Amino acid sequence: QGGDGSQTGVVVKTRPRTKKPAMYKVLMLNDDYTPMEFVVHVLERFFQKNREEATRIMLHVHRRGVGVCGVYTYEVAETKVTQVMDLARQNQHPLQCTIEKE
Ligand code: TYC
Repeated sequence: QGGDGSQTGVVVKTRPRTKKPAMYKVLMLNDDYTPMEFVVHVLERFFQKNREEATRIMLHVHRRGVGVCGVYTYEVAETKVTQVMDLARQNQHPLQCTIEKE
């Protein structure tokens, strides 16, 4: 095609587009039995919070019933929930953690 050097092919245009991944909140739920220090430990270990921030989140959950531990992509959020629930079960605490789409 276009033996004389002219370009006659079909022009396919792509528009640059970056799609942000869906993000998910990991929520911690209050209960009457899990020790406060265990919840603080969980927040430090799995959510990279320092002692002060972990204590702040734990007390928020204790008073309000629910609180956000962090926001992650689905796979990471799911892994965090599994890690928290496994450690809670191993220690026989009823601590509950869930995911909510942002
Ligand atoms: N309410 C618990 C207590 O009084 C402490 C607690 C805080 C438990 C946060 C769970 O997600 C939680 N020992």
